This record gives sequence, C-alpha cells and structure tokens, in this order.
Amino acid sequence: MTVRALIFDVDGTLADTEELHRQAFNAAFAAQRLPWFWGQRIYRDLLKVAGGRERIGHFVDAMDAPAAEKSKLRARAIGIHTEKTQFYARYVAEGRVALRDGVARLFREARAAHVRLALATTTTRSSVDALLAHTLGARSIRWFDVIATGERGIPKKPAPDVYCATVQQLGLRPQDVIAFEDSGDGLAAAKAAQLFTVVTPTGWTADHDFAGADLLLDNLTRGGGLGTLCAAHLRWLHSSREAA
Ligand code: XBP
Ligand code: MG
Repeated sequence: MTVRALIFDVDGTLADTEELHRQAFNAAFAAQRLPWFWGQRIYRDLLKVAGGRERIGHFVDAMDAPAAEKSKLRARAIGIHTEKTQFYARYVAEGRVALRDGVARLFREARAAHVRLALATTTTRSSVDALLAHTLGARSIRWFDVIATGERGIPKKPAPDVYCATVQQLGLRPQDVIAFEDSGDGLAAAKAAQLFTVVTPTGWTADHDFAGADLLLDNLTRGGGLGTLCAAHLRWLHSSREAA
C-alpha cells in the first residue's frame, strides 16, 4: 500500500463540533460576566479565524471600544478560553456530539491494514482527548501516533506548519499520507504541506472554497472507504509524477 498514514483534522472532520464550541464560548462569556453572545450567524463569520483564543482576540479587535479597554479584554483572552475549553469538555462528556458517518469505520480499516493514524488540529489537546474518549473510548487516544494541537505555539491553519510537523513526526514523506479536512483554511494548510487532501464539508463550511481539494465528499460513507481512498491517492501520485 502506498498510503502509510491518515492525518485527520478534528473539528468538523471527525465530528461536527462547532455548535458545541459556540455554546461553550457563550457559557464562558456569561461565567466571566461579559455582555457578549455569539449567535450562529456571527459565529460562522468568526470561524474564518482559526483557534478559539485567536477568535476571541479578533472579536475584541473589531469592537467599537477605547483602546485601553480593548487591551484589558485582550489580556483576558487566555482565561476566557480556558473556561470555554472546560465547558466544551463537559458538553462532550454529556454525549452531545457524535463522530461523523464513516469516520469510525475508516479508523478500523486503517488499523487493520497497519496504516498509521494522526491528528492535526488547531484546537486544544484537552478538547481532542474529550472527543475521542466520549466517542470511541479513552483507549482510542493510543491509536494515534501523533496528535498535533493548537497550543504548541506553531502558526495555525491556513499555515501548513501543523501538517508539516505531523508528517515529520511520523517520519514519512508528504506523498505517503492522506489528509482529511472540512474547511477552506484546513485545505489550504494541507495543500501547502503538499498532501493529498480529502474534504468533507459541514454546514458551517459548505460555502468555503474547495477548488483545490483532491477529493470532495459529502462524508466518508460513500467513496470514503480505505480501498477507494488509496486508489484515488495512487492516481494522484501517478499524475503528479507525470506532471513533474
Ligand atoms: C477548528 C477551530 C477550532 C474550534 C475551537 O479547529 O477553528 O478553533 O472552533 O477550538 P480544527 P478551540 O478544524 O483545526 O480542528 O477553542 O479549542 O481553539
Ligand atoms: Mg476543521
């Protein structure tokens, strides 16, 4: 098999988590006595900023308020985000989100075929652990050889860094892996890292630009089995070699 590893984005790709993230942000704002509320329309727009802490910073920057007040609010972003992350983990533990169709099956197929698994996300490690533990069981965390998350200080998507670091930590070459994404920024990051990229959009990302996707699927149930994906990857490999 020419595919040695599958690298998955988390939010939107493994599970449609953004509604829970949104609710967790609003719960944290209320807990911190901030008069902020992110409705679905505002949140869709804010999703263009990768990473929850950066999203709060962007929101503050865009506020119509004196510079001194903005700077105080910006300084609170880490605390607000920490509390948001706790609310999110609690909601996930309550069973309020499920894996997207076909994801668990693809994990099973990959493990059976000794194709390695990795995660490359802008969210936090604790949010990833909560999602895996409450959907597949705590032991599933060990299925992943690399879990690259947002708090490591590397530039967030659309920068390719999280994908480059994951491929490097796996000890593989970009052409050995398949990346899975749900968003325009995620796709841009994976393509800038030169990865064959499968996109499965959600309702939050359906209007993003996916022209650069190597495979665009509604979800991983149809055309998203390991055999089909590997065949598409092989065709891509041959056509990129011919073009070189
Ligand atoms: C998607 C994101 C995340 C979540 C919020 O991450 O942009 O920032 O919306 O998560 P990905 P945090 O698709 O790369 O998994 O608040 O934990 O940052
Ligand atoms: Mg995503």
